[in-house]
Amino acid sequence: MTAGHRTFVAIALPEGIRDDLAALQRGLAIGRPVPPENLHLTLAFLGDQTDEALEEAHLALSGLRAATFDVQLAGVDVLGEQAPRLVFAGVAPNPALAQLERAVVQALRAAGLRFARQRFRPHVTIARLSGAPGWSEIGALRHYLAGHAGFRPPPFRVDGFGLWRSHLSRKGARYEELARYALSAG
Ligand code: 2AM
Repeated sequence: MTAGHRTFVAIALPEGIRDDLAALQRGLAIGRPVPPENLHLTLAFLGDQTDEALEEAHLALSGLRAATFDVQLAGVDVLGEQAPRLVFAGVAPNPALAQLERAVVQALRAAGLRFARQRFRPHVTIARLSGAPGWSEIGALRHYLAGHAGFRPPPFRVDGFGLWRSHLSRKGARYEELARYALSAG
């Protein structure tokens, strides 16, 4: 059996935005910050995929046509079922981004890729939390979220998206952009 590659489709962030996110991370005393080179906006998580499936995905995404658009990061929040699992920077409502997510999922499905589609909730994870937080951590988190609710870096232009691979190790995840697909200007 072929070993799968843990794969996702994501938008890379400009350096200026990563700097703004790094400043945001510095204010958070708990959790593990995502390294600056790993910061990204996920469009679709594909899970484990074979080499053959990745070739099909690459062909499908190469043929996708969409226009560039702007993204505004806005606010910070937490995600998790029982307990907060990750801290993220939010994204202001963005129909062009939602449309791109739909187009990516449709193109990949049409190419025969199989993956579970999750509700698209655009975000940039800035830190991961492990284990259930104690009261002092919950207090620190509340304080942090309230203090950074107004986070609003300048909007940035999205002129492409990529097919990414995640390499997991004991040191954490390292992400590799396998291919980049350009969006057309206007
Ligand atoms: P996250 O930021 O919410 O953790 C690589 O793992 C990327 O795919 C991350 O941005 C991660 O989102 C996203 N992703 C979405 N669903 C995932 C899942 N079930 N397991 C791991 N990563 C997932």
